[in-house]
Amino acid sequence: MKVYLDGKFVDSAEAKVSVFDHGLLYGDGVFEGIRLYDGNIFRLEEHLERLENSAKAIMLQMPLSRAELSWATCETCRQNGLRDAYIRLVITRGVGDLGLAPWLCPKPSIFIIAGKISLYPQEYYDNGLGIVTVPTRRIGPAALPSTVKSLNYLNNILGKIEAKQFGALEAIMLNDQGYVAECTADNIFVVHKGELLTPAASQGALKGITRSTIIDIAQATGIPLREVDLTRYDIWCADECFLTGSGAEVIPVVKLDGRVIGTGKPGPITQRVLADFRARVKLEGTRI
Ligand code: PXG
Repeated sequence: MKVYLDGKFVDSAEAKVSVFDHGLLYGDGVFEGIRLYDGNIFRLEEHLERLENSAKAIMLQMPLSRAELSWATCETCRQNGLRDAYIRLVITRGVGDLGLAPWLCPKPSIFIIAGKISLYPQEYYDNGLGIVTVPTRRIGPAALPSTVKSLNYLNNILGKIEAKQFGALEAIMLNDQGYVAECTADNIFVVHKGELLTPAASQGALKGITRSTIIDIAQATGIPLREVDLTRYDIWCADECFLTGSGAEVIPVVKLDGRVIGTGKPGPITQRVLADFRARVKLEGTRI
């Protein structure tokens, strides 16, 4: 496998960063998780825009222009002969002294890995997923905006560990106020009386690219959609629930903390949205 690393394509065994890189020392950096479907990169421009905004938010100078980033991303897929892949684009603060000071890191580092992603098993798309609420709360936007896709994922990792301890593959993380923020690596939607509801970014959700695709699908198909404050009650009493993410795509949720949601089977709006999403990934995208 060839990895793009600071302007060169290197063998994966040679793709190494320094122990003094602040991405490693402090989680100081930003990233994107992007999908390649049948030779088309899904919503590449949106991912690069979010990456640029994440970098801007942490005052990290982008080492490449949008056009250069776009080329490097496509070229990484081409170099590996891939048609379907998961692309991880990472920008770190780069090498510096010990000590937080990012201004002592003269040159950010950038790398792009294109590889396989392990998806949820098909049975969960057919029958739905059971998820849990974990005790670890989502970091509030006042501490670190959830819109920044940073290399600091410990908060979500704690959530993921707790989910596993409770026997679930994904978990709801509440914010400080007890409202539903999102899941450890997915956004959440519920269907209530024919309407799609999802938490706003201000409640601690990442502005997911899949989430924004669902918003477009809802608009195109005339399904009403609102950003609202959601409690666990709203999920217990929802007609349907599903999660969205570049990895998961659209996955139905049929149980929360052992309580059955709706009929206990993936509902009609979830199935419609999932079908529309799968159709869009074939049509939209940047050809590599
Ligand atoms: N919330 C969080 C905290 C995420 O990390 C999403 C929501 C969904 O956003 P997108 O833009 O993907 O629709 C994410 C995305 C991985 C992996 O490596 C993680 C994500 C996506 C793809 C792979 O586990 N997180």
